[in-house]
Amino acid sequence: MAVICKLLKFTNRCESLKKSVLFNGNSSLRRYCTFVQEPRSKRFKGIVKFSLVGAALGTAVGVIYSTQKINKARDNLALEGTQVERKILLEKPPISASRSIISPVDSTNLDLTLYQYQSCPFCCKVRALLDYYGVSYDIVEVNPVFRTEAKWSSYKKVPILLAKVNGGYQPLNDSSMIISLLASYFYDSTNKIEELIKFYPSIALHDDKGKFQNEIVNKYFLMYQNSIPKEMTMNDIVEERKWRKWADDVLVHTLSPNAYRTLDESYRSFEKFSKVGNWEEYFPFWQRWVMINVGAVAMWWLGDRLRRKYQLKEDVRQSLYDEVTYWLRGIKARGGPFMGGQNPDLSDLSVYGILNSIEGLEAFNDTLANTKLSTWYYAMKEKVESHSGNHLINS
Ligand SMILES: N[C@@H](CCC(=O)N[C@@H](CS)C(=O)NCC(=O)O)C(=O)O
Repeated sequence: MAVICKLLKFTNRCESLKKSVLFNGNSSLRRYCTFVQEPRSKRFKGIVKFSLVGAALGTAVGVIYSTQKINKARDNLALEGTQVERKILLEKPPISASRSIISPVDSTNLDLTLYQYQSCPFCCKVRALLDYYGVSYDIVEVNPVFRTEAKWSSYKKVPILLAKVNGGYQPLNDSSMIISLLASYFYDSTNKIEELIKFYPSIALHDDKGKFQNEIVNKYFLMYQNSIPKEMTMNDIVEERKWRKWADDVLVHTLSPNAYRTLDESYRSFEKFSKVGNWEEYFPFWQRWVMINVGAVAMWWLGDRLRRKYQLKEDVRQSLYDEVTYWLRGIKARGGPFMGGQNPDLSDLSVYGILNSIEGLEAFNDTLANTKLSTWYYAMKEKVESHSGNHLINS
């Protein structure tokens, strides 16, 4: 009998069976079934209690979570559009330069230090500009894993250009802003760097995904103040800006998936970066080991995610060739040999800098072999390395 009721306990048929048992008047079975019924009601109470406590806890957690979210959204909303403060450093950070680039034609009296990774495309853009205009500067090679040399800055990226100004040192962040600001200065150096920077406020904004980011306003704009260069039309200025933005928004994103296409290629790229960036000279062996091994694996892993994020083709080389060809067609449409006409403009320098960052890698050699890049690229190299923009500086 007990066995029967135990079985009943585990079936939903207990109630109906119990009814039929009662109907048949079997008293001992009735007793067992009553026993089955009591713990069920207790259990039911327990479940109700448990559910109520669970629901209360869930509600409390939900309320705390959403209140925090609402408060954060409110803070962000309050911060949206506010200007991020830029401080001048009273002293130069006590880090010695890795090397100095001395230009024999420099007459600017600028005192500049570039905190960089040698093979970072954004750093290469800034170097292309400084070299083309023939400006001397110091370089501090930053360790990309430990970043010890740039710890003095709250900005978490490179390049950072530190410019000596009245009253201290002004850190300049973001390659495109640095290029616009310096080009404005080269055009008319009566505008001081500490004044020009005020035209490029850093503003707190939400990106497409609702993430909070600092955005530098006007970073593709030159501050011509009263007049535009006589050799440039308004259309030239708009085109230059358009291509500079394309270089940052499109071209640069084709590089990583190509340089780190497979794990082997990623290792070979890092070995090359180590050579080009003189890592042997600047960093101890163990740091170099970490930089190469962690870097190669991490960037290979990231490369494919970036390929999908920026919607590159499965054959990533083809996407790189397509963008390079798009750029070369743009030059042809403008009459060449450079996008800027007879001489490079800032978009030429930006695209050159970006492609220069992969010079010597397999991706670069393949691009030379599969596109018509080499004529423009080596003409640019000659212009940059001979400081041919130096005469354009108005000091
Ligand atoms: N918009 C910035 C982007 C700079 C950037 O993303 N730099 C990378 C290196 S290529 C960086 O510093 N990433 C952070 C890191 O490596 O810690 C610019 O144009 O300067």
